[in-house]
Amino acid sequence: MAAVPWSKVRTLESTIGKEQRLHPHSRGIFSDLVRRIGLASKVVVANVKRAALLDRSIAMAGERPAVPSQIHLVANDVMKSALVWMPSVAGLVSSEENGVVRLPEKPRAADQYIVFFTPIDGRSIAEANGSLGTIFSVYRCISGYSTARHEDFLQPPYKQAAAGYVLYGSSTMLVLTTGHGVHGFTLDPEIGEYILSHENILIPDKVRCFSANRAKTPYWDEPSQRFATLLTGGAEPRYEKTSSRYIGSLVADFHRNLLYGGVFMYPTNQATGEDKLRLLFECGPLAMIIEQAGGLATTGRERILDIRPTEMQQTVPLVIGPRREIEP
Ligand code: P6P
Repeated sequence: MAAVPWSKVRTLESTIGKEQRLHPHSRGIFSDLVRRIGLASKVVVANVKRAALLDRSIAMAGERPAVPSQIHLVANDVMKSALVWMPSVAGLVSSEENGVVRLPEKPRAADQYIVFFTPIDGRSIAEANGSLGTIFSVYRCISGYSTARHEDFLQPPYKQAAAGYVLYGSSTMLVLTTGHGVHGFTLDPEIGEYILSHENILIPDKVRCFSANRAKTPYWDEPSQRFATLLTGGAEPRYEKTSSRYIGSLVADFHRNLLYGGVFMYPTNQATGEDKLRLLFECGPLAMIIEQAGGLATTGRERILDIRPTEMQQTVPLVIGPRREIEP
């Protein structure tokens, strides 16, 4: 393999620094928070790569019978321990826990942030060695208090200061936006550094992939069923090369569609009235990323970024992909 021209290599670290310089008055507090998330993800990936061994060692140690993968609990602990002590974190919310994470008494930074995170997305395929992800979303505190208030946790997703995910696939990639485009960083495990491998990602304006759980089609509303038929029914020449691709791991499905051009859809279950994906933990961060990459995310009726949350665990329907495919 050709030697890496290290003099030209850009890293997560250098990119954070470059973006910080776009804000001359920045104190670097936000940069430190993003760096910390990157560090936490490196610890998570070390555990994800050993998840089956970890679970098996627990079983072999006789501590408890073999159980479904516990990697989400390990990742949750790692993310919390990395963030609870940050002086800039005034509010921390994990998709694995009800309510907000209890924060210790700690010094407070001048700039305060709220962090939502899904420690492991896709855990239903963890035991099949499927690609998992971590999703994160960062908001500025608006209440002005050092300890976050109710209104800090219920901001519309267009208020996000940063959004991103880490994909634990054949390689580990961190995809991040702070409002200045979408950039992908591939982890070089030999040096433990995220290397800028995908600068300014823009979603192709085509639908190479259509991602949805088609077994649930009978429970979708009619417009969703019609849209799925349009994309896969063979009647529209624009979609003649469209393939169905769905592995049941949102980050992995989203990332493939972001790079190749594709639509992901998870409509409301009309039989139960339920939606599966959470606005603040999943749909909001991916919506910021897709719009920074030239695409769009809606519920099928309204722009995801505009939704005013009423509760932290709120779920919404999601359709996300190239703008011209998603425009209501
Ligand atoms: P279904 C994983 O459990 C998850 O939250 C997302 O990662 C994924 O896109 C979705 O659920 C899969 O749901 O109902 O198709 O199994």
